[in-house]
Amino acid sequence: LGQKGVVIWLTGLSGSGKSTIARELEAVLYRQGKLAYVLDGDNIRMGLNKDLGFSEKDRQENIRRIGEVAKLFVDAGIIVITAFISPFRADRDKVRSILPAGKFIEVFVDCPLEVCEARDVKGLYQKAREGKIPEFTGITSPYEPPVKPEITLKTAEQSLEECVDIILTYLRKNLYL
Ligand code: GGZ
Repeated sequence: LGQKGVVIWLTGLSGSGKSTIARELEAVLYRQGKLAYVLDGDNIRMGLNKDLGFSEKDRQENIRRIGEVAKLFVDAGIIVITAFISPFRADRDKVRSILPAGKFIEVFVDCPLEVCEARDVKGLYQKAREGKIPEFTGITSPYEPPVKPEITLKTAEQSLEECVDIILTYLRKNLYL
């Protein structure tokens, strides 16, 4: 097998750019002949986790299940790219702990709340401010930034292309590709 499985775990606020980076990275890897697969709200929260909401307990279970799925993909030799807010440090650390050493690459998609809120692509921040969405991350629910992420991307300053390049360079340098 010419490919090793690994999890590229993107974490950050809603609107920080996780999904966009995940999709672009997947496309670039695909063009290089690599098998990569994105897990995000569209394919996980609509299916496997459709019974879960956004309470602390449900987010914890959301991330736990995603971690288990990611572990299976890694066993299968696939590059998994996950795009979830994953706001709690302990939940991310648990995922790291169930994976083989070196198989969890934590990527902090670091974008100031003000920028995410100003973009408000889906109008969710405005709704959250109006009290229409309870426990909204960054507004009425906490986000705990990673302490020692493998990679930090500053999406308010760096372009999509730069962000993807930073991840690719890390993967090459550390012999994941
Ligand atoms: C945060 C919420 C909420 C609440 C709905 N808080 O920008 P989006 O729309 O597409 O991404 C957000 C997504 C977050 O789901 P995750 O599975 O990534 O969250 S977690 O890791 O915390 O379990 C947002 C939408 O769902 N959304 N309600 N209250 N984001």
